[in-house]
Amino acid sequence: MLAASRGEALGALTLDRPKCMLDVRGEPGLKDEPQHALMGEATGPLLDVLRVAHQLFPEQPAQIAPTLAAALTRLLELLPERAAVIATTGKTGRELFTLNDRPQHLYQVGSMGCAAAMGLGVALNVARPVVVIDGDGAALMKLGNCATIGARAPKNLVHLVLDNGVHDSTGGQRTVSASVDFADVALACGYASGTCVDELAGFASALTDALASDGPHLIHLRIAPGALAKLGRPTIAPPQMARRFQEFLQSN
Ligand SMILES: Cc1ncc(C[n+]2csc(CCOP(=O)(O)OP(=O)(O)O)c2C)c(N)n1
Repeated sequence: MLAASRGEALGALTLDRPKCMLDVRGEPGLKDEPQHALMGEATGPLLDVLRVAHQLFPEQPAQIAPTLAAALTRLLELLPERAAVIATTGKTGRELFTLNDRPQHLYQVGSMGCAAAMGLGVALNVARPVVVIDGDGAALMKLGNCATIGARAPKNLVHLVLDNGVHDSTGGQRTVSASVDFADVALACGYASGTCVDELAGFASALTDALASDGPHLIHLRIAPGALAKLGRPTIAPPQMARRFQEFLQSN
């Protein structure tokens, strides 16, 4: 009886809980010390008995953090139709274009670091929500944008920094984003909020909150490097894209 009720209690405890990630000492199949072998074999079954949900720690970066495509897909699901979107140069704009090309998207080509400045200018001149999708390399290149955004404080601006830790578009050279807290930078510059998240559920809730309250808001999402295998390129030339975007901004 005691065992049954304890089992039920354990079952209830494990319900809806995230799985515990394991890096198992003595994991079967891996080279390790002989004295770890028993521990390696027993860890999984032991956790099963205790009803602790678990899985092995992933080996690939893309399995640990969300991918760019997953972040952009979630963004597209959550954005209202009337929101204007400015995507930073490189793979971000290309990936957004590949996932869904719409008049409310402006893919900034070439001008690395300028998406946030452009977003500020747009946000100060329209009533609709404006979302900037920045990269960590681009945001760091023109970190002063944050100071100007904080000073002018447009309430309708959401500044996303999708941080994969590298300049993925040009060969994966590392940025120094690992030592930069973009959310703190934003707060220090005068943004209404700065949030750092590393998984899609947290991203979705931060974005929903940001769209429902006065900004400017910065959301820093850590993602894995890598892009869609079949990555397109905006086929529309910059002058036409600018005109299309302008017409969207002037529409209701
Ligand atoms: C002023 C300037 N310098 C360099 C480039 C070349 N360039 C284009 S995208 C890019 C990397 C951008 O890095 P990040 O913002 O981290 O985005 P990711 O490539 O990782 O998506 C570079 C160096 C450029 N377009 N403009």
